[in-house]
Amino acid sequence: MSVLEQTASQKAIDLENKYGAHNYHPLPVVLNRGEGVYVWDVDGKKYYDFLSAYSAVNQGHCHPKIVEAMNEQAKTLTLTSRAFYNDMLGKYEKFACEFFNYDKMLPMNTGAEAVETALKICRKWAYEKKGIDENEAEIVVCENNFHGRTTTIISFSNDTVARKNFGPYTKGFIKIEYDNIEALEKHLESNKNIAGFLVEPIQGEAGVYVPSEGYLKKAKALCKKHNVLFMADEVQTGIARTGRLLATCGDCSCPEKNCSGTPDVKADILILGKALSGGAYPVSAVLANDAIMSVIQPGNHGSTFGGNPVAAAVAIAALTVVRDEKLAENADRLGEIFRSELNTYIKTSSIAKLVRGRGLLNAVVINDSEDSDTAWNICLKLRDNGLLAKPTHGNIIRFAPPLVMTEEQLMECVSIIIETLKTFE
Ligand code: IF1
Repeated sequence: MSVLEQTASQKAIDLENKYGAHNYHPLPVVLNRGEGVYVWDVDGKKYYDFLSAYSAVNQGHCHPKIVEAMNEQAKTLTLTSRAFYNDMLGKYEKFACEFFNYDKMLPMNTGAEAVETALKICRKWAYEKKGIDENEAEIVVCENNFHGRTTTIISFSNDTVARKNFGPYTKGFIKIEYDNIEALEKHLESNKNIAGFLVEPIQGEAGVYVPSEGYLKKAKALCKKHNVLFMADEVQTGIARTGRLLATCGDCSCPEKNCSGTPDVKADILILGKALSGGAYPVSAVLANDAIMSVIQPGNHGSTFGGNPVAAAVAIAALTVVRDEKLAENADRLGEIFRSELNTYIKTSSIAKLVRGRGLLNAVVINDSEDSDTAWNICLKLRDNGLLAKPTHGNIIRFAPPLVMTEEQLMECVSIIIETLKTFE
């Protein structure tokens, strides 16, 4: 690296530090280009991206079909607001409803907004359809959840850093242990005011916790029995990331990778974001059937940008890529290889404790305390070796590359990861 080049990256970091709010602690690498599974820094160094912008770039960086759809639409019409109709939204809604097999879609922009939308629909449904007394509805959520950053969502988080000094908090949420079906059953049996159960099919931020087999299926059955809405936050796990179109289908025994769930695992309210746009644009959505979505009437909810023509064009293209390039199948196959290769290494490793995940959403637990900086230092070394990943919860490293990766590329990455870990043994 020449002195001049070093300056370019240091300058970008300094600018963020001086003029940006300090709400992140990024890995020190400054990127200015991406293509497929790769990103490049300002010095021209190439890296494998194993974060995929927190699973937004499942289709790979700057996918030509997504970029083309975005450019074409951007030249034609970008925003009308929902005060008028536009000729793209209906097309997109039809496409998405058929793709995910729901009656209706409500378009928003970010994941947190989509979660908020689901919570609002759920509460309104509870009062108007289920008959819960006004203001008495409660929603069950899981410990160590991550659903976004709004005031209501952080109200039911138990991450102190995300939550402290942002009170007063929104009421109406009951927290239970994740992957504990008895805890859910206990609350549903004893509390008539429960309107919904909000769950991540795999807990991402918590450290990629895959629930035990049958958990989601049983949770859905309990919700059905008690007339409670089963709400799946698939913002991170959805759109082929876990080797299925939706991670809720991880509990489904059918071999189909691209269906959105047989009735016994299908969410009543499905929450999507991130890869719905392939990372090109902020696009999120909530899907539900008419019996639920019909509680939303003009004026109840909305957003200036939600459902705009660019978002619609981008999302149609992004979903088409997932289907045409068989990304769920690829994630499923490569995920098996990734975990099997790492497991072989871990048997003889003192630094890597275990690997877990589904499809290409995986995490390696580092053998050190949660407050140690070992995982961070490993990520710095991985960066030096040409692979970008980020620790979560101190000693866990998440590995989530774009799903367009080839087996050959994956094997090269496995060897970078193992060789790097070896230097920490
Ligand atoms: C940040 C993690 C990922 C999500 C689920 C809703 C949202 C997210 C299941 C909100 C967002 C992000 C946001 C990002 C960190 C991140 C994350 F590290 F927290 F776990 F993806 F890996 N539901 N997840 O995971 O979506 O409003 O951000 O569009 O820095 O907050 P958003």
